[in-house]
This record gives sequence, structure tokens and C-alpha cells, in this order.
Amino acid sequence: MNTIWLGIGANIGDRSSFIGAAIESLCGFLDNLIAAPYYLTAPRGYFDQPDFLNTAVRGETSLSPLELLDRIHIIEAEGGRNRSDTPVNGPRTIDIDILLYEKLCRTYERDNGSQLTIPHRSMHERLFALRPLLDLDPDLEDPRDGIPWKIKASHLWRQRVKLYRR
Ligand code: PH2
Ligand code: MG
Ligand code: MG
Repeated sequence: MNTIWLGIGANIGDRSSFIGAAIESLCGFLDNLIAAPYYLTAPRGYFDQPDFLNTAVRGETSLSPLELLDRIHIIEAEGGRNRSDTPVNGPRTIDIDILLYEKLCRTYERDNGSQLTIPHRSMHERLFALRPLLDLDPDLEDPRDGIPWKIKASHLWRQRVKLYRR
């Protein structure tokens, strides 16, 4: 079994319902799933869009990273996500990103040219990813350099990330 950490975000429609449904679906193939609180976060990358709700989950799986990504894409499609009609970093009903997979550091390339990089390429600069991750595992370290994620997160205090009360 491999421990994995996923980031989840939504910023269209009933955001908390979309996230709840996604977590429910993830329970179907991840063992011992645990979810962090939800956070209301300012959009990053592409600013002219609604605020996001973000959270993170930890679970265990025997799926490989690429098999896991395929399952995630199915859940995103079920959640109404249409990858073809939205800009990169643009609004989405549900986005599930693989943040960490054990201590793996690797980029996978598919025949169609798409890539999967673990750890997630942008997580070190995104408090909306690190804040819920640290709720799950406060002492977790970046497997690339051994630096605790809480140190990296402390540099991102300017980013608007607020606990969301349901
Ligand atoms: N996801 C993005 C781009 N920007 N901003 C916030 N606050 N939360 C996200 O989940 C997010 C984002 C690309 O996936
Ligand atoms: Mg994303
Ligand atoms: Mg994504």
C-alpha cells in the first residue's frame, strides 16, 4: 500500500457539494481516507474568477500514480468538469491534483505528450494546497529537499486562505 495526498478545489456552483461528492467517490478506491477542513481561497494564476474552496485528503492505494490519475479524471468528469472549454488555471467545478505519492519524485510522460509530475509542480507556491495538507500531516517534508512543508508554507502568509465554516 502507498500513502498518497491529493489537493481538491472547486470554484463554480455549489462548491462544497462538488467537493463532498468527489471525496465520496475517492472513498471507493482509497483506503483509510481522511479529509482536511475546507478553506476559502483567493484564485491564483488566473485572477478573474470566483474564490475557490480547497481541501486535501490522504489515503492509501495500491494503484500506480498513472492509474490513480486515470481514476481522478473519471471523478472530475462525473463532477461536470469539462477540460476542453476552460483556460489553464481557470474556473472549474472540481479539480483533483495528486500532490504527493509516498516520497516519490518523478515525472511520467504519456504517449499523447501529457505529463504527471510528483510532487505537484506548483504546490510549494500555493498556500491553498499546503494549508490543508499540513492539517493532515503537520510534520510532512518535501521529499525533494527534506525541508518541512510548514517552513515553505510560512513564506506564503500573504495568500488569502481562510477556514471555511460549513
Ligand atoms: N487551482 C488552480 C489555479 N488557481 N486558486 C485557488 N485558490 N485554488 C485552486 O484550487 C486553484 C487556484 C489550478 O488548478
Ligand atoms: Mg489544480
Ligand atoms: Mg488538476
